[in-house]
Amino acid sequence: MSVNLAPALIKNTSLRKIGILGLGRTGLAALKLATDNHINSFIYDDNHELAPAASISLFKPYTEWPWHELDAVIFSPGIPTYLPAPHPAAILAQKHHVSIISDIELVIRLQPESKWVVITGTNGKSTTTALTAHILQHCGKTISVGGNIGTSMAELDSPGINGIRIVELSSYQLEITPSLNPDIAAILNLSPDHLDRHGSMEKYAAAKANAVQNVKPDGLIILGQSPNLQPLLPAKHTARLHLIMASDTPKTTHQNFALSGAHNAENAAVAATICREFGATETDINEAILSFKGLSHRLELVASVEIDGHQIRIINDSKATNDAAAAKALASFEHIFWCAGGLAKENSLPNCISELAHVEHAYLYGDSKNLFEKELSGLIPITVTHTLEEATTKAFVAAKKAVIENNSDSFVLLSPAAASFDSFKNFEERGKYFCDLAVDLCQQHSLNTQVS
Ligand code: UMA
Repeated sequence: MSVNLAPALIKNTSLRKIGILGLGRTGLAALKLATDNHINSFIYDDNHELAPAASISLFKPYTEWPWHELDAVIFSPGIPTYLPAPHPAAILAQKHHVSIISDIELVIRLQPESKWVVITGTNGKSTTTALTAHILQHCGKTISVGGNIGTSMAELDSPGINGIRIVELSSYQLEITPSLNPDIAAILNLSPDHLDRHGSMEKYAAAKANAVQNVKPDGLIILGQSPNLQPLLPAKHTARLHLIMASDTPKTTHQNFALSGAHNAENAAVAATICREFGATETDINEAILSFKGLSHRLELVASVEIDGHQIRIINDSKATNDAAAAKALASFEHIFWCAGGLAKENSLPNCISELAHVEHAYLYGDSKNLFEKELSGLIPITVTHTLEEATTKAFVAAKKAVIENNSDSFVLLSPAAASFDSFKNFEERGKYFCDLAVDLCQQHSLNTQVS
């Protein structure tokens, strides 16, 4: 069944009474913002344990909400509106002509002041968002940064009329934010992801295209280098268009380990292009790039040991939950001992397969291990293991051997190409577990070296 999200219905409708479904980061922040603005809210989460004690009187099953009185219902992005199956509340919303909106829509309605910069794409959006914020902060701008990167927009104070909101948006959020009207919108890249929720690549692309459909007439649309992005442009727009080129990449990018790889050069190019629009000078941008620490769980250097003047670096890329993202990591280093696995999102690894030139050995674990083994078999040496711990330990031992035999650096890389939910709560928990293992392995190595 398909649900009409009816964005046109909600524009310019004032919000007096709303439903809020999902009480994670999005729902709780939306509730606070709505309450602060005297909007009556009914709240619910299918996990009843999340009913907030302080607002228990508002917690009611959606079947008991006064749907005919509601102006909108805020869905958390993880709640499906039409696929794989619409949440029953989405069906009620459709029946009662109530629009489903995001926390971002609520913020746009209540706090429209500030410049809005929207960043989306399949991969690299969190890095680009964080880097943009870092550079603008370095330039002394008043900013607030949030969205899919982790902090609900509704949780953040408005940066004010002269401030800048830097917002990472996922396809889920873009589908339910009808009033989006940014000053700058950037789409980095597009490859298959979240197809269970969108049904097809076309629908996923259409969700992403929402980022650039209604950019302010004097605003700026930025597209990454991939040619599959241009069909996402609106048929008519007066906003300027900037197609990213290699020359947009600030020159210090290659000196920052956290921005390794060609994909990060492109992310830095997008971030710099946004910041140049706000008057950032090349000196400011290059300085800020050098002090950027990178994101946790994204090509994060978590431990290293030196053997005979050569390094084994252990890299946590737990956020790489799909084939395209992991392929970017494989393209970023040499002499890679690759740990991969989890809950596969796709049936194949075409992007990773084209980036195996620097992979010495793959250590597979988790639910996807047999699928990945079939995919990689005959292309590189493979060891199928039982757990991430076994995979990491074996990769570390092999990397040590390679450093000694080849007289060169090597990398133990966790870039799973799969979601974490087979064994972990989320990619953060998986990354943290890997970091602890990495630190233990390096400490153990140092102790053994001291003893011998
Ligand atoms: N819930 C229900 N019924 C359902 C499904 C969920 O009641 O059928 C409830 C759950 O019990 C839970 C709440 O909804 O309490 C969870 O909502 P959520 O999954 O949307 O999680 P939030 O904590 O609100 O986090 C969301 C984004 N999550 C998703 O898109 C899945 C976060 O992106 C985002 O950082 C946060 O809002 C703030 O904007 C995470 C993500 O995985 C990082 N994003 C995907 C990605 O990057 O690939 C899109």
